[in-house]
Amino acid sequence: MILPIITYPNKLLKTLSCDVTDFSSALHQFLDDMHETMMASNGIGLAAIQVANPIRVLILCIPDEEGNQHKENLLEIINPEICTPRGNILYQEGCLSVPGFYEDIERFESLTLRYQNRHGEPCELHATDLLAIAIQHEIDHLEGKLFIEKLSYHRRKKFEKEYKKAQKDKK
Ligand code: QAP
Ligand code: CO
Repeated sequence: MILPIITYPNKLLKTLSCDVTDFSSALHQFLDDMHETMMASNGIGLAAIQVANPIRVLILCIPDEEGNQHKENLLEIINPEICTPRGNILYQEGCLSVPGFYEDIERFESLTLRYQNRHGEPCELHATDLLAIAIQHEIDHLEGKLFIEKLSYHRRKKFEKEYKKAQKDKK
């Protein structure tokens, strides 16, 4: 089932998401729905709060060199924790909850992630580059933060103006 994605400035996006404790079939169905929703919207990452569910769940599917996404590369990440972040990297980020807007954001270049999979089993992965960036972007959603909050005052003003205009033009 494709779920509706909530968009800025919906205040729900500011919610602090809660740890997952129930790894039953309801969670598995929800993860499947998140995947279907992300693919239908041409996304590479989605956090549960973007479909109005305030739980510490995110999914990622990083495309290959040709830009194709494969189900084998789908990562389902629950209750994540970043360890040993290193370096800095700049990347032009977007967000399904801030459609049509992209800006350069600075993130850690690499990190180790501890998390649980859909069965509640503890997992660990090492991420660099786009995967590391995507993990940080999605974990920010779990904290109620959007990438636009990392913009300088000047770039944030530019965003508010452009985004409001785009919203108006859509109507
Ligand atoms: C987060 O973002 C991310 O504006 C995932 O019109 C961003 O999937 C991870 C999207 C940058 C790593 C680097 C955005 C689709 C998708 C839009 C997305 C749009 C259609 C964003
Ligand atoms: Co996002």
